Amino acid sequence: MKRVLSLLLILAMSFGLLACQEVNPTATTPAAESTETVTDVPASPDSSDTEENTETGAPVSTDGVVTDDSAALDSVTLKERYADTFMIGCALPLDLMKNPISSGLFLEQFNSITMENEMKPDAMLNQTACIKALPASYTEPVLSLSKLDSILSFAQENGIKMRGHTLVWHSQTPKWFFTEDYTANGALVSKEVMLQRMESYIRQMITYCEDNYPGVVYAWDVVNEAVDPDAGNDPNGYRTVDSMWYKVVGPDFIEAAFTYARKYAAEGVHLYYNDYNCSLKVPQLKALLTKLHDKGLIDGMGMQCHLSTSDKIANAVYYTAVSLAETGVMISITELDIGVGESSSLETQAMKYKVLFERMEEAQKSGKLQIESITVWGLYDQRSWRPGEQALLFTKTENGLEKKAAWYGAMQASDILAIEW
Ligand code: 9MR
Repeated sequence: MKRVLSLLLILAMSFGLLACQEVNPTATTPAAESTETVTDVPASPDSSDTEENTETGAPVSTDGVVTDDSAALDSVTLKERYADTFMIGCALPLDLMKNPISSGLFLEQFNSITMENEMKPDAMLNQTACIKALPASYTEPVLSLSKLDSILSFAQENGIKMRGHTLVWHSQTPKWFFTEDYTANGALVSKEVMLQRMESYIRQMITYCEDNYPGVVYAWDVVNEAVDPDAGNDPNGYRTVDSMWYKVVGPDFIEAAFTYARKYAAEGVHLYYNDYNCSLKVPQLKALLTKLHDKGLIDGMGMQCHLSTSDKIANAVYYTAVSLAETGVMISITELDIGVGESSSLETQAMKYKVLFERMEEAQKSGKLQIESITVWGLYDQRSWRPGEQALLFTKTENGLEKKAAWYGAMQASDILAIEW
């Protein structure tokens, strides 16, 4: 009975998909990513002989055993499941990388890493050393590069590839980086000096990684979150109000960053523009990607994908990715998490993860998209930047770090229905 119902629902889903494929995300109002209240009521699998583990949402039979299809998946890991499709990544903070239980789970499941905060400008720039080294440091900022050693050697020793996150960003970049004397209250430097500092910063980051740990960093988020038409009045839709980069350098800072990154990155290392809420700014993103791609400066678009269970994967992710890829870039999903809204469930979340992975795999295999990696933004719920939203694939219980229904969804377990499209 359960199988028949599943089949019927899958058939219904297929017709839904066919109908949706006619829709162009740029011609409609796409669903917003992030924090909308959940209104969708998912169709449930036949629950006569199954229930949910309340902590993980994972499907279990009444005797407490994970259901048939899901159980079969337990011997496979995420990175094995997608070994011939795309890399599977996870963002980790340094303390979890150093914790044997967390890093054990990470190494079992993932083959790509992004540092959650530790490679950002505020972690790398050394204010005391910058001030001390003036005037030599005026155009050559001093970085704490040796802080990268434990991170990069962890990746190197374990055969993990890394996304470098992030070189040029309005956030987590101290204001003192932009001033004459490297103090927070100093006068701002000229555009020319700031471009020299930018080049120096990018050169030092990229060459330190490549010279000491060749081949570990396979992609850089060169510029992060520079497009936001709601954050200023730039005609291209670039963020202005809270961006020191825009304020000191102007709109040229984006292309300058990619020019420097291209100059120093080894061949085959991919340069990305990374952003959130991509479905809401497709025209502005496409214009930027086209400009950079035409000049040979960019390889990929990083779609962050901080989603909620109310988001439609079709608009928020799939059609947006297809549209952005028309500019010639590859796609990575760089910061995936799906928050469980108030009236939603872990089961709905699992469906969303399933349909996202299903569609991305299909797009990759059919050649519709070129997808380099899919990265989840955190290892387990309690250590997510969205605490309380149960947004990730694992959860911490008294038994340790456990797989959630979301993990089975990402694995495309056939007893999780991917009807929420
Ligand atoms: O997950 C990161 C969190 O620990 C930091 O406090 C936050 C500060 O900006 O940055 C988070 O990561 C962000 C990422 O670097 C860029 N895209 C949005 C992510 C979530 O805010």
